[in-house]
Amino acid sequence: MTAQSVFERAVTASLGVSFGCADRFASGAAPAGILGAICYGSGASHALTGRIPAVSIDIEPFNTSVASEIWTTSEPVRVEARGGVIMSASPSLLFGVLTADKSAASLEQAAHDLYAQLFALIDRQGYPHLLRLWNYFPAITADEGGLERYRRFTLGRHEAFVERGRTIERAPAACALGSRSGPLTLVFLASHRSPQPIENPRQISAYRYPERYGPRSPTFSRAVLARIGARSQLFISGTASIVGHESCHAGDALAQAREAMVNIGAVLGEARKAGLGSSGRLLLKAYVRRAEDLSGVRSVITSKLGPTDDVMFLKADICRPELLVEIEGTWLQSDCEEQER
Ligand code: 3EB
Repeated sequence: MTAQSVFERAVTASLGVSFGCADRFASGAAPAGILGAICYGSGASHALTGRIPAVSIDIEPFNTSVASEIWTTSEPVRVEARGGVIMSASPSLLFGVLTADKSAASLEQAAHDLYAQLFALIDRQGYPHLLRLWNYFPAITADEGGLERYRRFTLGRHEAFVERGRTIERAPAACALGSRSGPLTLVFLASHRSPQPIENPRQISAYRYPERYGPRSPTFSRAVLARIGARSQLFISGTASIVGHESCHAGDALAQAREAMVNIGAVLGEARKAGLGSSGRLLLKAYVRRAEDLSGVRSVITSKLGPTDDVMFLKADICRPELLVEIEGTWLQSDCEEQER
């Protein structure tokens, strides 16, 4: 039985995301409307595990021991565990977490197998369109058998997309970051409805990067514009200081943060042309490689946004050694009533 047959699809559906501490849900029943949580920090709580898709990623937030990103919806949510995967389904969205087991011969194999499992799962459940992917694994730029681990990951992921008949140009928004420990972990948000991919005119599409960045290009879109209920939401991929296909401002985290913000602005501009509403809320997650760059990167971002709590700062390795900052985001459109005023 697919999720569609269980729920009636509500036109009033909405998607929400907030940053906070998932520990507030530590006791009692899982609160209604929660799709899932990504908890960052080595001491992240497992209190939610088993009740909703909640995953603990060994990436340290700055200035706090645990930080969580919590996805919510106005729709009814049903939690289901299948083949070791816990997922939550609303009439229009499927959220879940997949973790590689240790048996794969290489990271390439692990990425391939996990993505193949993901595609089979979302197809079977009736949410075949990926909106957003978060990819985490340790030692992201380390060598594995003569090829950088990120490139092995990219290779395996690409193979699974091709094998499962996915159009590369319709790839989800994504990010790929280095964790300190733990297995390859995918967090996904999928939909029953096909979203619109958005590219950045300042950058070559990642899936068209030249071969010098690896034997297969990374399979992600710069952003994905999705209609959820009556609202449009934008998922912005991890965005770095890359113009064309080349990294800019090597060694200069501030200049990299500025360039990344210009790239995010360009993506938002393209999304507006494609129909994204102009009133809403932007949430950002900034991954900073070196602790000493935090205050500078923070000031670059807050000077663009104004003082806000809607930015999470995390200490993580980025997939090119010269990149010091990567920023991902979500634009949540305000209520439709507000839009019409
Ligand atoms: C870039 O623009 C920086 O492999 O899924 C950003 C977002 C990056 C997603 C991915 C990689 C990925 O190429 C790196």
